[in-house]
Amino acid sequence: MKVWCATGNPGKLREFRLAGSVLGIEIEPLPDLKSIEAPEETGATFEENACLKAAYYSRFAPGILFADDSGLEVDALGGEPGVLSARYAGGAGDDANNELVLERLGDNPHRTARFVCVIAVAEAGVVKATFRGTVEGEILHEIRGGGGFGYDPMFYYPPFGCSFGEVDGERKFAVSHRGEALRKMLGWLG
Ligand code: ITT
Repeated sequence: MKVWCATGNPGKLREFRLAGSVLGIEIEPLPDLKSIEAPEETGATFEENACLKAAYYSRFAPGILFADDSGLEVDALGGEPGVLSARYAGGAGDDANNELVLERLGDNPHRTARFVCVIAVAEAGVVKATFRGTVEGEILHEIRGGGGFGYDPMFYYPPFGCSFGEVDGERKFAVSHRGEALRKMLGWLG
């Protein structure tokens, strides 16, 4: 089976393609995504944004397409960065986003956080289903490891005893928010 994936984030795409090869499904990036004007992510929730992206991009796909909206929720920051995760530091990139979270958290000992991923599946502009995955962890006092993308290097995952920036993609995907959401989607697709 082949499904199309709409994301402009190379880190997400890498994880989806790796998962596809492990789970035996062809996950193809939507061709020419860069030439399609991106929709504004105006939703207040991950679900709303995932649906908005999937519905929009599926009009350009020859079959079933999915998009994910994902991010980091830090409890002591009232759930921020949340849906603003990609542009928390005003679009200045991953390093600046990480620094801003660390700065806002300061020495606060309450450092629990989770990654959330919502995948929406759509065909010809119509959303068919959504799937949510989460993974619980803690925010480190400084970044650790150069792997992964986004907030991975400061996200400590207790069962591994290290950050997501210190593990390879396959190990992360086995426990991650994105892995959980994708496995639910594959179960639904049959
Ligand atoms: P697309 O909308 O094109 O897919 P995006 O990066 O703008 O790309 P989102 O709006 O869903 O996607 O924002 C997701 C952000 O949340 C991402 O840029 C990271 O900063 C963060 N994030 C999500 N999943 C992550 C993960 O597995 N590891 C680290 N950071 C993650």
